Amino acid sequence: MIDLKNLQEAMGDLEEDTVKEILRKVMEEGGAQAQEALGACQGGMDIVGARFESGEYFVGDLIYAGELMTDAVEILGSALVAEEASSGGSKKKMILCTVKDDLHDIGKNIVRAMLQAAGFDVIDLGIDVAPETIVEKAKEENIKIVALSGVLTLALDSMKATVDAFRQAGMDDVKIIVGGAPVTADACAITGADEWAQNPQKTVNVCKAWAAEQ
Ligand code: B12
Repeated sequence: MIDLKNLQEAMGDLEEDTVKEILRKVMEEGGAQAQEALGACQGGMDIVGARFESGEYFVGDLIYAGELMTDAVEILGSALVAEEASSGGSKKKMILCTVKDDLHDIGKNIVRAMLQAAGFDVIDLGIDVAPETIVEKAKEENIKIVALSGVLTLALDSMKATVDAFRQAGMDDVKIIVGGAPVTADACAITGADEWAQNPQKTVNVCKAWAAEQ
């Protein structure tokens, strides 16, 4: 058993060696605590964010935190997705990306890994993706499910612009789920998206239900 509070604090303090040591222990013990460890790492990122806001940390620290979180997800990777793989799923193609003006992709990559493990063929368009690029790709590949990620508050505007672009193109049959730190039920309603989620597991469930309907 690992100490989750200790992990969260080590992440917040950007103590790379401690974080990796704890995560390796999780994996050595069979990965049963992988989800909880991921949650603790995310809690650590919230500490980083708060210290950035208060002026204690700088952009360089955010970059370092981003790299450390990416490594953390990689260490936990097989345990995070193994859980989902056993539940099977559809082979449906879908699009995932971080919306225009937002460069954050760690959360998106976690969501991608979970969707892939659930059997989806995920076309990941990357970060800072313009609405028209997403619409074009969806047309080209006949995609009916789109997941949009965003971490900045600003991302909500881009999500709305993306949903509007689909509706303006007459593609009302495309289901859109939005997710990421600023996304709430109210924010989802403003963007006009069909669904929203904070946690990747809900995304998988929603997308599976949509895939089954089509
Ligand atoms: C690391 C980081 C960066 C890294 C990102 C590296 C990378 N490759 O992603 C870098 C250095 C690039 C960066 C840059 C900036 N950042 Co930054 N960053 C962070 C930090 C510390 C962690 C983000 C993170 O990865 N979290 C961990 C992941 C796992 O969590 P997550 O993204 O929320 O994803 C989870 C869920 O949201 C959900 N999810 C995510 N996507 C999706 C999608 C779907 C469809 C679904 C259903 C669910 C879902 O599932 C995930 C797993 O549970 C946050 C602080 C924080 N509290 O998060 C600030 C933070 C997001 N950044 C912030 C800021 C201000 C910036 C900069 C403007 C700083 C600057 N002055 O340059 C720039 C903006 C660049 C841009 N245009 O995007 C602010 C945003 C404020 C706001 N509300 O808009 C934050 C909140 C820090 C703060 N408190 O001030 N940042």
